Amino acid sequence: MQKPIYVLNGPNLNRLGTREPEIYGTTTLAEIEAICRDAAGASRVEFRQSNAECDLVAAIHDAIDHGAGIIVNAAGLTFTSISIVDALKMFAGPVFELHISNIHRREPIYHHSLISSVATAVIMGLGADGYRSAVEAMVRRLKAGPQ
Ligand code: DHK
Repeated sequence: MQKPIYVLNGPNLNRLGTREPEIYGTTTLAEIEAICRDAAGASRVEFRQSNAECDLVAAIHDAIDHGAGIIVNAAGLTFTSISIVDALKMFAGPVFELHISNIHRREPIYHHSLISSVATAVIMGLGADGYRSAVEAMVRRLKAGPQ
């Protein structure tokens, strides 16, 4: 059976829909999960969200053992979590860093991602539709085989 694509979401993303709609839009996380599953087609998706850093590290460990690719929106942990970076370094497959907003157009606290240095690719500023783009690109990438 094909290994799933892990789509991992960090702190506060469970509040999408009502959270700062002028920045994040009004699409809820449940709707984003449906978008990811639709975009994946026949490919399997493991979709997770947690407000706890340890849960995201554990999810990356699951992906190391059982996943084909990782799409990660670590949210605020993007700028603080060396633990997430260390976990991603152990993953052999493609890692796509994703942000709903363009972090470079935001306040300076959002300008330096720790994850970009270990990511295969970075997708940002497309709103919730960025998830669709990320999953479709990941499916193509995995079909193409090791790069
Ligand atoms: C989400 C967050 O929660 C912020 O901490 C990031 C990211 C941006 C997003 O755009 O998806 O800065």
